[in-house]
Amino acid sequence: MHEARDSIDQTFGLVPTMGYLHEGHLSLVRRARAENDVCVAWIFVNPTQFTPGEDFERYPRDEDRDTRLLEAEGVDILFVPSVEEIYPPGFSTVVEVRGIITEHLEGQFRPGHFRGVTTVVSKFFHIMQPDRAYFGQKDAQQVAVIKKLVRELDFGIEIVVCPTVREPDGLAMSSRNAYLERSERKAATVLYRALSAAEQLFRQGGRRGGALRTAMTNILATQPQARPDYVSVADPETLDELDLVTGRALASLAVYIGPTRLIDNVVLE
Ligand code: PAJ
Repeated sequence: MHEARDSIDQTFGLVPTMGYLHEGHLSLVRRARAENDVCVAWIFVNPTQFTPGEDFERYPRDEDRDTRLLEAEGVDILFVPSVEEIYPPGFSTVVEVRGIITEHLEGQFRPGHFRGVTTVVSKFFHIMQPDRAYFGQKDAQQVAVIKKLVRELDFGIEIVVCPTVREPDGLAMSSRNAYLERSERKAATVLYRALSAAEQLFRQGGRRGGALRTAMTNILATQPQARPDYVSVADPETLDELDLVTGRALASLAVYIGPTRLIDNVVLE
């Protein structure tokens, strides 16, 4: 990896990831490269954002392939710390955004998840001190939480949100798609089909949160392999559920396909 940051005038763009890279991650890298003098990526499967019983141990990893992909994209610096470097024995600090924004949706089904995310992201922001950091709309609640963190703790970092990259059949790219068996991979298209149903109803003038949620639930019910955790129509910034959509709304869902939990969302506007 070439040219490190050598001048205070250079802008520095950071792309945080947990690796096992796909086109979604690479779209963030390309944008960070285009908008900054120096592009830094990190790969760190962060144990503190996995809840007990989740897939931390078996989360897919391929550092050699990831390194090659990032080199080909022209990333200047790649940071791949060990768990011990980030969390030395006795580490006991947490950074937590409190309230509905972290308790609802993912927070309800993955308690402590966002505390792990905001703690590690704060730590990396301090280590790297980027001008901009790049995140995917795919994890819409994560984006809302990190924007609030950066605002409230005065990090002075611009958070750049990049669109969700999808497979041709609509499935949002995710490292966890690697878990899907053939029939599950087919079944997984139901997430985007459900979101598209909400989008269609919205375009036709549907503004009631209940009706939009029902449109998604009905599509999910057509797929026997799909078990929803939640189906939501909420304010994109506060994550409060909406009875009536008057401005923008975030339609989001979390669904088990077999043993694999997938999330996806679209913004209705
Ligand atoms: P990870 O799941 O590896 O995702 C890294 C970044 O890539 C996140 O900002 C995520 O939203 C984005 N991303 C994932 N799939 C995407 C897709 N299909 N299209 C566009 N962007 C996509 O999110 C994390 O890691 C971690 O929580 C992290 C922020 C690194 C903290 O540990």
